[in-house]
Amino acid sequence: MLKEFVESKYSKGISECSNEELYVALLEMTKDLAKDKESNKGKKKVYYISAEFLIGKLLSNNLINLGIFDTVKKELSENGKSIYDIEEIENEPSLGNGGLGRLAACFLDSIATLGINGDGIGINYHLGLFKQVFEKNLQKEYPNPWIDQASWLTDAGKSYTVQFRYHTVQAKLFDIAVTGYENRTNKLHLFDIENVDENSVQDGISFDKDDIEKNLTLFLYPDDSDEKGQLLRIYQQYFMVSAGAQYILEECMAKGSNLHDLADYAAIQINDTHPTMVIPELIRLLMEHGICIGEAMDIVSKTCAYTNHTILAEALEKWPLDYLWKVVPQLIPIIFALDNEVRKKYDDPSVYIIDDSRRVHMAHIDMHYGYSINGVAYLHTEILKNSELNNFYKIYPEKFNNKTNGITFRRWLMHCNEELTSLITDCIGNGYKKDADELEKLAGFADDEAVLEKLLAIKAKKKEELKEYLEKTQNVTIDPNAIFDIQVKRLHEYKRQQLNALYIIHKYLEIKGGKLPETPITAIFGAKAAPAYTIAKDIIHLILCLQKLIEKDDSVNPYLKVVMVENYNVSKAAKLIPACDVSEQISLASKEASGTGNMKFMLNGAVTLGTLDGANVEISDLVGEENIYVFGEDSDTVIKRYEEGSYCSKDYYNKDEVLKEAVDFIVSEELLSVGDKEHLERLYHELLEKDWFMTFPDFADYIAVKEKMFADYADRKGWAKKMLLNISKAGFFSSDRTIAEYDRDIWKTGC
Ligand code: 26Q
Repeated sequence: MLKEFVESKYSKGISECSNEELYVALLEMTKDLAKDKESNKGKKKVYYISAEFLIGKLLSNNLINLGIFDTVKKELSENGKSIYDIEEIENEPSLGNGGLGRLAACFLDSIATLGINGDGIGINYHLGLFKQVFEKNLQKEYPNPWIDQASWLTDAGKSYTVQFRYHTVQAKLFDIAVTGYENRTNKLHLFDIENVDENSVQDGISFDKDDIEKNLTLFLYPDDSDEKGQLLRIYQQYFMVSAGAQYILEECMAKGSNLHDLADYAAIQINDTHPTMVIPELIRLLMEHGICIGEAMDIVSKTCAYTNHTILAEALEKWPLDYLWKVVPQLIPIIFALDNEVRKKYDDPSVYIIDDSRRVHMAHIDMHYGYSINGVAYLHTEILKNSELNNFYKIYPEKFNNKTNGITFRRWLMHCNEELTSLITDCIGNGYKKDADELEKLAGFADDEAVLEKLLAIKAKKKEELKEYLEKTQNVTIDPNAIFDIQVKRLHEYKRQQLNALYIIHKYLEIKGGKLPETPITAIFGAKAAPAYTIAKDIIHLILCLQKLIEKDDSVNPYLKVVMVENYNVSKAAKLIPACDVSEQISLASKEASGTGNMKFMLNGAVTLGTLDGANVEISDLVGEENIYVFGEDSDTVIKRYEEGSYCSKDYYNKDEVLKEAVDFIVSEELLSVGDKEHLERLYHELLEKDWFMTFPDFADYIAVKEKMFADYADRKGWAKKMLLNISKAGFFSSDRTIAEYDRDIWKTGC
């Protein structure tokens, strides 16, 4: 099939084409095939609005979903070409940052696969999230241009006028086809301005933040440490929701809605608070259509639903009213009206929309004026109901519901681990690809030595592949016989990469003292820190310094290695996850809403080392204590300690000699010889004087449980059984299950 396409495009055969030419041909062919697939239809449609869609490279994913991956791969190889070389040519779309964005991408895949009528709405950032480069053991940020001449974006030929106080811009619509697995298609709608100027960026990622007409769609999460940066974020958010809301209303009216019945045509899922302005904007637009404000509020309240992804108070968006006034004055009277309604009904300032400091609490808008509020894992939703959002839970108990996150198996198993996919299929057939619960059948092979041997062989192959990849891309050599212990996720103090780093120091000191580990350990990290997040960047510095120090020390490096993967992204995740033995999920209990990396690792046969936080709780319940390594204080203890305000990290430091040694090493002569004094001292003081995310109380238990885990690893057959049981229980974490629940309980599309 590719042959004909290539011949008509290039007038030559596949074997005579370059990989670049073949990539372009495959892209065009796939776009055509997706166009010919029927789109999902129906009266009611889901609109998933999100500031991020971390979709990853699309070629292989689309080929898999269209059911032609194997055919194309074979056709290429018969002509001396490799699909894997060709997929390297694609730039990864840079439209997301972390969990919330990747979740949105998995959801689009599952919505299309389940045949649900549902599209994504977002922004077409040209330079996306920054590209991370390590220079002098520090993170440096550079633009990440990803849109090539040949791209998955299709100009939809539509645009919408978005009015700001001082400018009016046209929001041009671009679409990316979202293919479902052996099913129909949906769309990801991305809005863009006409005159983006990528050349206005200088010196890393600095640019003129005033020039909205040129910079609006340059970056995801531009630095907001000053007023101009915050204003730009408000510009971006309003741009997305105003164009999105106009699009939604236009589409619903075209299907016959008179707008009074909007809720019969649209369910708008608000992915965290970044798209919250869609609520006042929809009200404004409905009023322009002649609907009075009271009814408009009512209509919108039946149409919008909110997902919360974070418990951290500092991540809940609160925009100063004055800033909104500077950017979108047309929303101010509506926001006041929304606040007034709340004040009339409730005598509790903690639920007001506008607070005493004239800040607008975006999540409060969502909770009062949306019909559903969901958390993303069992524990997370319980914490929202019982503590963080308890005042809202008391008002609207019926709105709260849990939707434990999930991941698409098409990308996180079938695409990234073909070998494991084949083994599973050999054991239990193909049914699990459409009904993930069927993975349970794999448990029947837990004592089948031949299957366990094959599982270990696949893991060994994936580790070998990762070794080669890291050699080629980062010029580091790792030992595939070592335990691959991996922590990849955004860099944040609550995720506690610093706890892992303290363990590495401890291990380093032990090895220097002559106590050698039974199996060598390779600790792998991947993480980007927000550019203005100083301590997060200091933690990266610490990890890079440890990497350098150990690399130079031949008495240590046969037993212990550290690798920080540069510019961690979806493509790198797809190489790291299948090669992982130990999945580090070590956030401070109560702080990680769910985590989704934990699910991807489990599905690929890694065993979790984690706290009882986020979805780890459900993983632990599913696999049983034999097949997971849990450590640390539980969420109740942590929440209580915060309430009491009694935590003092120095007390732990003074009591625990092993901890003290590890912490002191951060500012030791040895480390300072490779590192930077300012960064290392700042981190040292932060831990000693604050340690807000309580690494010290969990340190001793972390070491003890990790040692036990590493000892168990030496029993290869016992370990393989744990791997297999983890895979067999991963079916619950298919995003097909999550999406079916969203549709059943929230969207009710009837598809
Ligand atoms: C907030 C205020 C100002 C500027 C930016 C932000 C901001 C930006 C991004 C707040 C939150 C985010 C992203 C949050 C996120 O990705 N959360 C993750 O969501 C995943 C999917 O539900 C969960 O699995 C993770 O536990 C959660 O951390």
